[in-house]
Amino acid sequence: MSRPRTLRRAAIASLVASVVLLAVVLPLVAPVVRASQEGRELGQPHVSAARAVASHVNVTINTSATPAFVPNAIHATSGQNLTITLVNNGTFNHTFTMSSNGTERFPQSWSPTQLSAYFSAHTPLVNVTMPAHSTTAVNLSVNSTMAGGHFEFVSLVPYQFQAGLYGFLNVTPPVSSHLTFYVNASDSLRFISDTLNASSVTAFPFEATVFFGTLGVLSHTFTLSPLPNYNLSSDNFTSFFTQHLPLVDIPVPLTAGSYTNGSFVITAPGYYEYICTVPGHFASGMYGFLYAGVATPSPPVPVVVSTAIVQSEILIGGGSLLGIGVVLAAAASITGRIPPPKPGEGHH
Ligand SMILES: [Cu+2]
Repeated sequence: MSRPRTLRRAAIASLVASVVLLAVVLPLVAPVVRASQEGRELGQPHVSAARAVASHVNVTINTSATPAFVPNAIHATSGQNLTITLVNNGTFNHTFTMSSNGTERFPQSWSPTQLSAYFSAHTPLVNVTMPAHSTTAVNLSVNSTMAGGHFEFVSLVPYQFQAGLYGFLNVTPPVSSHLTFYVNASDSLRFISDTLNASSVTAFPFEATVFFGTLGVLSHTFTLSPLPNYNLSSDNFTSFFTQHLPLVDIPVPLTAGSYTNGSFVITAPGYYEYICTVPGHFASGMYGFLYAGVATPSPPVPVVVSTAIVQSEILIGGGSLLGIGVVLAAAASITGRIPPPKPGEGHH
């Protein structure tokens, strides 16, 4: 009588245990499973086909009483001719002055004198006046060397840049290759993966999209340096990114299993560092490298699937290793087969 009841109780208990285990483990595994179901291994690229590009585009930028260019971000593809119509509906004169350096970003703390001095030393790509209540058009041929650049435009009328009159022309190449990566953030302050492999790319520039997800609950960012072969430091990255616009800077979604994505263009071979800009995270090891047209370090960095799961496996694995160790030590003490370590022997 009591035996079947015990069995049934045991069955119910193990069922409950399984459901609880699944509820805890599934959200952790879901993003990884989803990425691999879509044929996208973490850290490994998915390469897709080209898109058609218009040869000429028109954009309009407006200004009014508010100190802002609207929109303050415009896009072009290299090889395109761009006509920018500048409409000034306000009562102040402005200039529309665009930097010829696509990686530089002007600190908003710069004085009018510093900004003018910069443009005296570095010829702007575009420099026209926008008189009050007028419309001006400017043509710009966006050439291939501009691909991947973020060209800042400002008003040089004193204190207008400082008040917010600035924006960016973002240039992407005609897409001959487009790589997609999946990266997850873990609350043990690691990127999974910390190695993005674009080693096989030979044609530059190329476009890439990163899908950024989380295995935990903390806030993180995926922030990619625009400079090849440059190692960021946890002391200077904040000032670095105020002067060099990140190639991509996206926050992690706060729900496991969903992704935020950002696209960017790599113009030159090299390794590019990505970090998490949440205070303390980079210093704790939250960084990684994208290898574009250059070999990844050998041996490759192992891919950790989920910290939470691995930790429980380490506990179980560590426990059994300890057991094996005790048995081996006992056996060795009996048979005397393990020689004592010799001094001076080690790595050559
Ligand atoms: Cu972080």
